[in-house]
This record gives sequence, C-alpha cells and structure tokens, in this order.
Amino acid sequence: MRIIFHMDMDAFYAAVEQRDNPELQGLPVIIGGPSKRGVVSTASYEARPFGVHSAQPMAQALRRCPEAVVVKPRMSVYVEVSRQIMEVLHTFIPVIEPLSLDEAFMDMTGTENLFGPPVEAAMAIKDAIRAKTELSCSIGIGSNKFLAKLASDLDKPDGITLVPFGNEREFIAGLPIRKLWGVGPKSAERLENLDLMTIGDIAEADISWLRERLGKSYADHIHALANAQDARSVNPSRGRKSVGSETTLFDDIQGVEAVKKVFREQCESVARSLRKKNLRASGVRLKVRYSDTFKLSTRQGPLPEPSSDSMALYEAGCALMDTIDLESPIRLVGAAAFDLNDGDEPAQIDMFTTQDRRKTETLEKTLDAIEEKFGRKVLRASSVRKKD
Ligand code: TTP
Ligand code: MG
Repeated sequence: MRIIFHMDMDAFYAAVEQRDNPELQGLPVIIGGPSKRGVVSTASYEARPFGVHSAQPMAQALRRCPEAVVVKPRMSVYVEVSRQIMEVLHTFIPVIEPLSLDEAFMDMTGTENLFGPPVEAAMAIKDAIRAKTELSCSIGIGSNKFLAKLASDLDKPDGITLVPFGNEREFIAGLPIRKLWGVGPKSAERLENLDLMTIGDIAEADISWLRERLGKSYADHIHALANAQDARSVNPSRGRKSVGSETTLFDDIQGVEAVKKVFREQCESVARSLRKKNLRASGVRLKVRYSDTFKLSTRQGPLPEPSSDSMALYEAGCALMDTIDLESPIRLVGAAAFDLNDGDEPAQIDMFTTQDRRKTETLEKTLDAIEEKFGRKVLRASSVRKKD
C-alpha cells in the first residue's frame, strides 16, 4: 500500500504579496494585470466569498468585489519562493514530483518510522514550510495520486485531509464529478447530461455503457478514478525530455547493416543511462546526418512497452529504418529514448513479454554493475569475441 501526499499552497501568489506587504493582510487582494481587460491569476481568501476566482475576467472580479486591492504579479519572486518550498519538501523525502510552482506530490510510503503516522508527517511538513516561508499550504493524503490531489482541495486553506485507507470508494462517492482529475467544465456538462452527477454514479455505471458514450480510453480512465484506482507513481523525473547518445563517425558509413551496428552501441549507452536514472522509455528516436548535404533525418516510434532494455530500443529503432535513406554516405548516427517514466511504474501490458523483458533488463543491470566495478567493454567485448 502506498502513501501519497499532495501539497498545494494556499492562494499562492496572493499569500506571497500579503506576506511581503503587511498592509494587505486581512484585505481582499486580487493578483492580475491592472487592465480591466486582464484576467485574475488568483485571489486572497478574503476576496473569494465575493465570488472572485482564478481565470475570471478582471472587470467581473472588480464588479463583484470593488474594494479589492489589485496587485501586479511578481513572477520572479514566486519562482524563488517555489524553489524554497521544494527544497523544504526535499528535506523530508527525495521522491517529489512538482506539478506547478505551488504544488507537488510526495511518495511517503514507508516513512512512518521517520516521521510518524501520515497526519503527523503532514503537520511537520506544513510547519517546516511555514518556518521557511511564512506561508500556509494544504495537504491531501491518500493511497494514490488522484486521491491525494483531490484531498488537498477539500479543507483549504491550511488543512490536512486523509482519505481513509480501505474506504476510499465510499469516501469519494458523494463528491461531484468535477472533483475527478481531468474532468473540466465541458466534460462535466457532458457527464451531467448522462445523469452522472457524483463520482459514485460513475463508479457504479456499466463500463460498456460508459465506453459507448464517452469512448473507450476516457471511459476507462474516469471509471478507474471513480473507483479510487490510479496506478501512476510519483515521478520526480517528469519533465525530463529524453536521454540520447550520438556519434560523429571517423569515416562515413553507408547501408542498413553499418548503421545498425553503430545504432546498437548507442542503444546500449542510452539504455545504461536510463537504468542509472531508474527510468523507462516508451519511445525511441533514430537520427542520421548525411555527409554530402549535412542534412539531418530523424524517425521516431513507440516501444511495445516502457523499457530500459537496449534490445527493446534497438528493435523498435530498426523497425523505423526502411522509411529513411541509409544508402547515402552518413557521418553521424544518434539514438534517443523519450517519453520517460519512473522505472517502478507498473506497465499495463502483456504479462509474458513483460517477464521476458524484465529478465533481460535484470541481466543488463547486472552487466552495468560488473562494468562499474571492472571497467567498460570487458564484458561486451568478450561477448562480441565469442560470436566471432
Ligand atoms: P492554485 O493552486 O490553483 O491556486 P491558489 O494557490 O492561488 O489557491 P488555492 O488555495 O485554491 O490553491 O494556483 C497556484 C497559483 O498559480 C496561483 O496563486 C496563481 C497561479 N494561477 C494563475 O496564474 N492562473 C490560474 O488560472 C490558476 C488556476 C492559477
Ligand atoms: Mg494553490
């Protein structure tokens, strides 16, 4: 069982302004461009009862709350405060996934010995953030990301909400469908037209009925969430775009076989970096530069499943090769893995291929460890020699 936290700062930009300008404390404050045609970034909690909220036209906000003080955003300050907040979170746990300047997921599984039960840990985190920044946040606790994110919003500001472990479905069943992650106002309207008003309505709906009306992937997604299921892991490396390796060749090469040989080595090096960072890729990119025209050609495609195995990258890369000119002289070959996920994320795919892949991944990990100890090339060179 996992214990996931979602931390979200309270009225973030507005709270920073109230902190730095004490005369604004206790007043309705709206952050946004002063122009009446602008939109509201956020509003202090004093302004919210008037019906002022993020993304609202400024003119409308000021009609609702004429006495509000409008403050121009100071992005560089918020970025710096955000950096401090993430730094505080890192003093608790390394597995943090920032979602925006003011919110982050933390995987707190197995930390009871260090920080006590989840609610105590959440109090300690809130105290530490307050001590460093004088700002308050709200924390949601649940057995997955969706529940944690939903929970952090239920008792704002300055709250802690724990979705009871084992009673997740019951806890969320009565909430409106808008609380489902990924259901915006448009989808909500569509669902309400189907008479699906609460999360429980979706959880209990017949899945094939839902698929017919919403399409398979969206139906499956919200049905799983409504049943409190969400396998996504906290992914600290999100945002990292790709891992690549390329070689400018000493002599030009030509032909599929020659390119494959270089590409194979690069896939090994890319896969090694992925494993070092505990990442799996879902896509591979092949890149060649021609020596006569200097032109660059790239092809990219998906892997059958997320992997950090060099053969998987190589095979998927080779499958792209008949769509690219490999007969002209080539001076550079590159391989890159993209669409990266945390290596522990459960992959939803065919069990048998997974087991096979996991075996080669384990084998390659062992080779990494031996190479680390005895130096590169020892093992791979001997395996090449064996083939000779
Ligand atoms: P939020 O966390 O959505 O809002 P908040 O922190 O102001 O208030 P809450 O207590 O409800 O969490 O967004 C964080 C910051 O991002 C917010 O302070 C301003 C900025 N933002 C915008 O600029 N435009 C927007 O539409 C939203 C939603 C946020
Ligand atoms: Mg916030």
